Amino acid sequence: MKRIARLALVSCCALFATHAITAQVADEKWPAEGHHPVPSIQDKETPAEKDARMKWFREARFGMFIHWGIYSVPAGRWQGKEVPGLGEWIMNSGSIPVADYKAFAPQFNPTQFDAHAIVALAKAAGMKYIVITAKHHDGFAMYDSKADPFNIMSGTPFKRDPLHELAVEAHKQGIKFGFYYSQYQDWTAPGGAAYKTGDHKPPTYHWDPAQDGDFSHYLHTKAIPQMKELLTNYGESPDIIWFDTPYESGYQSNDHPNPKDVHGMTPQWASEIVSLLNTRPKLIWNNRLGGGYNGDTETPEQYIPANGYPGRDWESCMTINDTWGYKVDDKNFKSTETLLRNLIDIASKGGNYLLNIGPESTGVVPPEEVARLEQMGKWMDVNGESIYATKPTLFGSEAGAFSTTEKDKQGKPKFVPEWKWRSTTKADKVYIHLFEWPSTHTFHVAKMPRTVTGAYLLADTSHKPLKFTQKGGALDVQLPDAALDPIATVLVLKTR
Ligand code: FHN
Repeated sequence: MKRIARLALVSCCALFATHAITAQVADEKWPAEGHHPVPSIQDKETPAEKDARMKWFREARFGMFIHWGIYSVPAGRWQGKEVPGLGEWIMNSGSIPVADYKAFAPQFNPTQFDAHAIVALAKAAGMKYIVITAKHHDGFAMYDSKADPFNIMSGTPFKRDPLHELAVEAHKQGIKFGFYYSQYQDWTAPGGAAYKTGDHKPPTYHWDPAQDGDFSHYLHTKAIPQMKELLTNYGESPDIIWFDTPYESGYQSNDHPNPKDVHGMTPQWASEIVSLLNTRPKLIWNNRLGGGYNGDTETPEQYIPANGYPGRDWESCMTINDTWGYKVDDKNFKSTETLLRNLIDIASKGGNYLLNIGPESTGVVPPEEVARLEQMGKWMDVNGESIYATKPTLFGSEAGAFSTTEKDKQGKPKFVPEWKWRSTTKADKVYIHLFEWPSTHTFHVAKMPRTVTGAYLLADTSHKPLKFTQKGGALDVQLPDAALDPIATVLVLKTR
């Protein structure tokens, strides 16, 4: 199957239509197996130690992803034309030669970058952590790296380290902070890997001889030294390391039915990185390191899994429009309603929502993104109690069902989401997020698994008790005539 065709194979339950460009590698699996040359934190800790390490992440539910780099200079356009695909993939999708791409660095001077404002925006939205691209696939480091000169300090007129500024601000404003690092793909360092796009040729899929070289050399002279810098130069940060794309693009696809054709991070290479990660025992890292390591989190990309991942921590990462890195032509912003309902849907399944922003080359966060995050924050100010530190729904079928007739692109039963309501729980409270206001003005469930002792709406500051009846297993709560919030009104059920 051609790569481009595979791009469309993305799961079904995100609220928005999936565009090929948002799914560049979204459909891949990140396989992990048992035995590791170097045991990781996860291999060694007890369940209680794991619970303690993951506590803040499990309670957070909502984080900010930031994709920012010199790709924001071309902003999706090359030689006068829009390059189809993701903004941060422009070098690869546009087959831009290394020297031409590197020439964007001296044009990158984000004087309007304001770490305080970005951290404050995340907080205003109700987000509890930030993860920013320290180095994306283009190989440009967004921090002061002594390991490689292609970085914001040595290569641009800006001469500031935004990661340092953000780490300081995050600490000051009491929010967790982490780094995304593309350990496998690097399109400007000789020997770095490149995923296949367009007519780029195997086995390297490089498009410029300047990219050719030895992967192990790249790993040992750039990626590992940079990982060391990121793990040691930022005080208490990072709280998270977010790896990406550890395997060749065809992994587990029809492109490479023979596992011997699969290239990527070997257990040996990954274990060298794990030795570094082990120096920070509180660190949380995802399932995209490769080499058979599971990491801490599942990372569904651009979709919300039908039932979450029972028994595993997880985080759905999603774009706010159709690109991660800034693209001047992408104005396909999701509505605040979609974004909030995605957050609620994810929380109801026990996951976190890592929602992306893509700042411009000036450092400015696009106003459409700011507006949506601020609106989400207003809802969270009133209703955050029903999201943070909650447990998944006690019900389950409200999220939708697998079709008995329709199949998804992989031939599996298609999940058809329903958008009437969702639910979370915390201690003796059950929260019901009502997306549709029942015409009967009654919230009804046929099977309520706990005894209800009281009911009120979270947005009603007086918490006026609502009348309810519970007979047999069924619960009926009398609601007021109209919703208090058109996006989601939260009904609180006190239970025992
Ligand atoms: O290729 C990247 C993409 O640019 C973006 O960084 C996303 C975020 O999860 N990850 C990769 C695709 O899986």
